Amino acid sequence: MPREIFEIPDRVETLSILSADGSLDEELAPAIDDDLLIKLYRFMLLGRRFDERLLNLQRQGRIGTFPPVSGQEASQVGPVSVLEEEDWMVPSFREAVAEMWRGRSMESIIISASGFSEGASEAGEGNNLPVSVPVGSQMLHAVGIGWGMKYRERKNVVMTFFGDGATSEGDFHEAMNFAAVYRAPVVFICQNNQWAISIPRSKQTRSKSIAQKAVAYGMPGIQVDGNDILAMVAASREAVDRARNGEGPTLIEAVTYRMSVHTTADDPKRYRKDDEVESWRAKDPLTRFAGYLSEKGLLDEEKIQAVESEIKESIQAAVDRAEEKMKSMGDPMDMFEHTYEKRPAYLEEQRELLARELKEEGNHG
Ligand SMILES: Cc1ncc(C[n+]2csc(CCOP(=O)(O)OP(=O)(O)O)c2C)c(N)n1
Ligand SMILES: [Mg+2]
Repeated sequence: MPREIFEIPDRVETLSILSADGSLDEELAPAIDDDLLIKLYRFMLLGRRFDERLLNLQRQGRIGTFPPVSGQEASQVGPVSVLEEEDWMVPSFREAVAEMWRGRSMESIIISASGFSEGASEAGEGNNLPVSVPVGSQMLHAVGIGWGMKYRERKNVVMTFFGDGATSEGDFHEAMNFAAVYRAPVVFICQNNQWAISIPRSKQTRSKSIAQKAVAYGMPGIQVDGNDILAMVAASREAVDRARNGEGPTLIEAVTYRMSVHTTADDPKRYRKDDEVESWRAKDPLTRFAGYLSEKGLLDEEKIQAVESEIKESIQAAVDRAEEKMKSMGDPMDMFEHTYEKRPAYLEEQRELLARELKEEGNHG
């Protein structure tokens, strides 16, 4: 057999529509009505301001830990904006603004970030799974839901989010392979934010892109400017349409940057340089989109201020509600709930032991 190059049917593309300098590729721009454009902007701004507020609350010791979204607003808001309510959203742990778009309240996020399990219950309402902290695990859950949707001949799609670091987990490969083989209606959104805590993207893979990994599994992959909300909407629409039409999964690599700390327990100054952070600040998704909306006549200083103050008030109201609710939370007995439908004997024993100790403490106190 001669030595030949064989053609691989699936393709890998890149996509950028609204570039960092504000120039727009009109031909590629997706049709988005004015109300939706403003809603996209509002949520991106909400994501940014909510982050800032939670960081402050954590520094004041008023909440526990929180993984910020800053810099990744377009990578999250763009994809969820194309979902129908009946579609499924399966997040990892950094998708606060995507969760809010899907209906999760700010107060439940604050309650979760304070370590109370009560905050998690609302996160799983509707067709949304709650946060999944074990890196990559949620991708398999998403594929399972997708396969189930297909089996039941439903027209719903599943969108799942994960990071660049997650692509080094076995779960990523199993999920991608299974989804492609069974043509599960899944849209994989990899937020390549360049870092997995202190491990840079260059240590996750020798591949030129994450998008190209799709080809090996037999699905299209696209590398999108993840700080360009228009490109994220366009690529996500295409992928969701494919999935809904029975054409199977797509991998979208959103090239973006984690502008802030990994979580509030991290100090990125120990492993990355200020000029790298500054170079990404110039590509900020929010200022870029605000510039576009101003050019279009949809936004001006006055409107921006109106949105800012409405957001500030709604965040404050959520903080107040969460702090009020948390006053009556924190029973240590809660740790035995929600893991098993029927508690194993050893846990039952520990539960009784703790109950006894707390009672005795109460008697002494
Ligand atoms: C299986 C597993 N291993 C390690 C961790 C600790 N951990 C939490 S986040 C993280 C990095 C994840 O990086 P990436 O997938 O790029 O997501 P990002 O944090 O950048 O959003 C690690 C190693 C974990 N939560 N789960
Ligand atoms: Mg990452």
